[in-house]
Amino acid sequence: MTEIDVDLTALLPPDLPDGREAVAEGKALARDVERSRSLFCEEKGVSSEREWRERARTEGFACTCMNIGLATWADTREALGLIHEDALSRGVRPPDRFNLIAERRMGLPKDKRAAAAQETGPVMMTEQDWWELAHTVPIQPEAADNTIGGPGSVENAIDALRAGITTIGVLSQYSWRWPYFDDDVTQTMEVLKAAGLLAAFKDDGVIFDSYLEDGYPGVFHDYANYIGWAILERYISEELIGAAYSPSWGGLTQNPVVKSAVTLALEAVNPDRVPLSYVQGDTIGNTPDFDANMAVLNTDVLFMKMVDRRYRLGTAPIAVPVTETERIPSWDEVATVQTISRRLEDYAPMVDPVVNWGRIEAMRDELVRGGRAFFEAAIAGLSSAGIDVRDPAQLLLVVKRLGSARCEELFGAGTPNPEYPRGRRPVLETDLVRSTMQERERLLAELRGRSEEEAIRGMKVLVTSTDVHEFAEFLLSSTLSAVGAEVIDFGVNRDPEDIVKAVIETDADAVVISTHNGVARSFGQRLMGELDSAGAGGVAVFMGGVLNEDVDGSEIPVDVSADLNANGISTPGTIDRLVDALGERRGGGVAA
Ligand code: B12
Repeated sequence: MTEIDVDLTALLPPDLPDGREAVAEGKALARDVERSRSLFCEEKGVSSEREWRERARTEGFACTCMNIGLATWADTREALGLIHEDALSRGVRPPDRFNLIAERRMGLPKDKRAAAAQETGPVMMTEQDWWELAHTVPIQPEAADNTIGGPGSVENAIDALRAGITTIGVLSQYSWRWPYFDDDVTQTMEVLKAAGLLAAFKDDGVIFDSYLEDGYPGVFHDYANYIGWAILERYISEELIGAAYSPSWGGLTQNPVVKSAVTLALEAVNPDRVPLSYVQGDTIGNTPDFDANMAVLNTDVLFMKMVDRRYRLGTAPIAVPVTETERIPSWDEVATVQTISRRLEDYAPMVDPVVNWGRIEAMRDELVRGGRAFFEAAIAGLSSAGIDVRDPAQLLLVVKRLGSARCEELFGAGTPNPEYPRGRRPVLETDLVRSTMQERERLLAELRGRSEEEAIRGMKVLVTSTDVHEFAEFLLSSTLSAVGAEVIDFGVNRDPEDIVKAVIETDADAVVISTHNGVARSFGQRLMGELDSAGAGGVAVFMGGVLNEDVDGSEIPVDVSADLNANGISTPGTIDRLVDALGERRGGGVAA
């Protein structure tokens, strides 16, 4: 049995409310929720998206999905109309569904949304917005990012159900922190109430979706633990709450063979055969060379389609626009890859017979074994440490407070081996972790031959991220400490005020911020203002990542590096140039 060396019960507040009561409260709220039927369900003559997918599975036709979220709901609504029209005019079947990629404000309670900082993506503000979401075009919406997971979960779930949406997410996002919201007990309870609402409509085909990479699996080192996490979430969702559960996944995996095996493993631990809401296209094989990204797109979508077709999953692959590394895509970029996706349906049956499916199935079986081991270790370890594993609040909160790395170290499926970062040899190492470690090696090799090590030795550098993206933050902190800086790793999801406080407390010489959420300009401005007011205006500030924001009514975010520079923030672009700039700064020069 897993030995746990931390007092887990101390991680929970003694007055933590019973999660079962929160679920019951959510179920009671459902009595007043009158659901409508979306345009898509109306057109297809089905009562839920689930029914449509089950039909797809039985009849063997292919579904597709897209992610969409422009600067405002009005822009997004217009984009939906244009994408639908574009498909019809090209003679291809329009997408079956879309994920609404709303921005973070949407995860907050309604009364906090208006005052919160704008990021990049739409926010549904009114009942009319919600209605339009499911009644603008006959493409079925999933109320996805920032719907359930944050403190605004209950209001969002009710709005989504009323609008006629039958697949709602994103369970895994309960692990996120929302800007200026630190009450994780309230957040957990709201998620459970919202989940109770979905459970009340299980027999009507309502599904609780969870995009695995938005939560802990996104930073796990082992795919077997992805499967274990999905089993754990399914246990919470289906057994403890009573809601049908779908683990969507896929964006952080480049290798199509591995991706096929993981998808099949997720299906193998899905006894009720709830259709996987979608399989996300590869987002990490892409580079700034958009033409080269065509290869990523075609290979990835072809394999997702073959798996769906061969194993009758009834899922819906997402084709990722080739501009992925740069920004949120415009409507025509989404429409283009949708057309490619439909065309690839002709090729899937040609390639399928020569693929070595036996090998992929063997990988699947190994992942399933590992996943089950993770789940069993988690449940046994947590119960022996005094956690009530029948109470979803205790389970969700303890795991959240334990953190992803500890969960993987404690319950991971791989055999113990101190040479690996998580103390275990992965059953199958994850792609993004592997590529990040390779990038780290490359950077260190490059920097080793240079004189920076001396230049920044002992320099106190605070490293952090404005949002959930943590791979760059990891690369920055680990590289800077490897070349001699004294790194204060301030973690992810930080607000400007927290950073200023930490700068003063640690007396840092420089602040290095990674940002990806389209808030670079406003975050930078606020940070500089706060630093000034705190009398810390002299500290060197560097930003990098995706430096863009929606400005002056732009539909997609635009580069704001020049504004940042004008504000006194350096944007060296790459980590090696950052190391140079830090050295120059210390030597009294002006950073680039
Ligand atoms: C992985 C990923 C995720 C994962 C993150 C997992 C995790 N725990 O870290 C998940 C799935 C959770 C995720 C979520 C979101 N994501 Co994301 N994500 C990515 C993705 C695919 C890769 C980013 C990454 O980790 N790369 C690996 C690291 C090592 O490289 P990097 O980040 O590019 O950083 C390099 C350089 O930029 C530079 N660098 C980075 N920071 C800094 C700082 C300094 C000072 C310097 C000098 C250099 C530097 O050095 C690094 C090494 O070369 C990108 C798209 C892409 N392919 O780049 C989208 C992307 C960044 N995500 C995006 C978005 C919008 C989101 C969400 C906001 C979506 C949503 N609405 O919910 C959420 C975040 C919500 C939140 N609560 O914060 C957008 C950003 C769009 C924009 N600004 O225009 C992108 C570009 C995708 C897209 N095309 O729409 N995401």
